[in-house]
Amino acid sequence: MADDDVTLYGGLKDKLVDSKQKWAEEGRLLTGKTAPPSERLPPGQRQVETWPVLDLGIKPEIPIHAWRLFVDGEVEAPVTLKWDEFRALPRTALMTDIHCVTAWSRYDNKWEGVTARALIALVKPKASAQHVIFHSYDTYKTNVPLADFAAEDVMLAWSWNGEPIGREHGGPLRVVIPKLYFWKSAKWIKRIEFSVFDKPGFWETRGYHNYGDPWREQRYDEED
Ligand SMILES: Nc1nc2c(c(=O)[nH]1)N[C@H]1C(S)=C(S)[C@@H](COP(=O)(O)O)O[C@H]1N2
Ligand SMILES: [Mo]
Repeated sequence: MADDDVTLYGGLKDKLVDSKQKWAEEGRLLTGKTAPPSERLPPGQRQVETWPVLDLGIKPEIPIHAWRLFVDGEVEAPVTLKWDEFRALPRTALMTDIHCVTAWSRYDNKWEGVTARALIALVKPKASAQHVIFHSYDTYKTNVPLADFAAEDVMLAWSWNGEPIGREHGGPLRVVIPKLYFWKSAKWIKRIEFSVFDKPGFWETRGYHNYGDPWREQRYDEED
């Protein structure tokens, strides 16, 4: 099994998880405002020039020979892709903004990779598929409605601003969903599961909003 070659460096940062859970309980950073999507900076966010690193503390090292992407669940044509097979899919480059729930936004990130739409065309979700669940090599999980995964600006990206995405930012391959808070953009993606049912992930079961629209400031689960 290729998994034997994946090394998980570090360990779950319990203190970080505890404090982020506390933020959710306290409703920290909430401004109570909404903004139209035509406004570039969502409420309560500030623009940064750097690209902060946020994760659970577990950083997987996935050698290219051991890398697999499983795309399965409620689809007509499930696939398991090796790196070369993934890289042979039609490729796209896109410039999008990042909005993290911890209140930083980073404009104009140039991603290269495969669009969610290209992947959807490959596996053909059944009409019964309504949700997409991301499973990552570090055990992280997160969930989005299929309609949001199918948005035109959603990517499975291997490159950022012309460079391969480094391990700290989720390389070799990560999800990028610009219109939702960045915790929905799974790093080190391993499995994309199409599902009839919703399956709240790591942060969604720890006080964070199930949907996470930055313009409606859906940081935590007491908002709708
Ligand atoms: N696999 C995985 N993906 C993840 C996370 C994680 O811990 N593991 N953290 C999420 C959170 S909370 C954020 S804000 C972004 C951070 O991405 P970055 O470190 O590249 O800025 O990744 C998201 N995707
Ligand atoms: Mo985050």
